[in-house]
Amino acid sequence: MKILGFHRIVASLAMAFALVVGVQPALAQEAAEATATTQLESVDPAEAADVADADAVAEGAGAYTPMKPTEGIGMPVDRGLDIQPQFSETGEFAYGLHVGLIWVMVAISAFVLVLLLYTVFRFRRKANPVPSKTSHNTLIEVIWTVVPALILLAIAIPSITLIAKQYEPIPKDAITVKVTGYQWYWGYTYPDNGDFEIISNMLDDAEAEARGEPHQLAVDNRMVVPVGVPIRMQITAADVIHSFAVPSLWFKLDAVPGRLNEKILIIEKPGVYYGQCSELCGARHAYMPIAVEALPLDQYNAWVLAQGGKIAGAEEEGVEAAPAAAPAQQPESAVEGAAGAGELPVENPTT
Ligand SMILES: [Cu+2]
Repeated sequence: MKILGFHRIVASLAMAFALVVGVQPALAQEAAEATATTQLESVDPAEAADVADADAVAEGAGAYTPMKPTEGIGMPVDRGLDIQPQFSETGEFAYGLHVGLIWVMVAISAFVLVLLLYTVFRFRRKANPVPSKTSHNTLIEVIWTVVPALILLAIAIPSITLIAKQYEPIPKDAITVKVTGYQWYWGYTYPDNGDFEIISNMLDDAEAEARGEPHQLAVDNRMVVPVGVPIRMQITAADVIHSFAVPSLWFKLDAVPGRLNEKILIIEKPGVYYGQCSELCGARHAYMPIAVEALPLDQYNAWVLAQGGKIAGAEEEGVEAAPAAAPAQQPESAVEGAAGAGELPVENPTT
């Protein structure tokens, strides 16, 4: 009876732990999604109506104001343990797999713990003075080989599905954004929209604060993309290897000089999503953050016009593109003898 009572305590402790670890993230995810939906509903209608207006779009400049980020969405949170709330289909799938795997691990760990404790108590020297000399049990051996193999097989199915999902062929009508990593800032080129390049530098703390954005993640010019539209992300670098990573979009791809890495990205909700260079690339590696702003397509088009670009497939309308710009900022690595370290990001001369 005593042993049974102890088992209960162990089992309930395991359950309590599992509840804390497994259920909280799921709740956080739901809460975050709810917030994002509210934000979408409360912000969009008026603005969307504005930009949908043909004249407003034609005017271009002035139709775009940087969106204010939502606290805790698309950015890390204090004492956060969990994966960031996800805003892409693959991200949601991966998050589900992550939570599912935690439960599988909790169940297996609890099962092994219970077996171990049972053995320790039930077969201790006092209770079991003459130990059994059994050395083989074919049935049990088959079970403990086959069952783990089946568990691994069951895990492999969603796991391989997730890999495949991330490298799905990109539809022809996708909008291309070419991301170039420089020492130490990012450049975003829009070949389908007139081939202009946006140079993105980190804001200093005071400026980030003034704009209501997180420190060391806020940038002067964001990578603006349309929401709900397939984006062909092409990632490369101009000097050393960088890595373009945005946790809340489940996106991470190395930026390698001389290579063009490509992956599809579809963002499900308008918002600002922050990320960082994730490949050690030199002295200011930690100060080249990424800010992705996802806008409804009409607002994205207005932003493109404001940058001097053109709307994809709208050439016949005679919207002139700005001449394709070379990187507006010289990579520090291109300057001979530059130490490169310790200097604050340079103001973008085009703004
Ligand atoms: Cu880098």
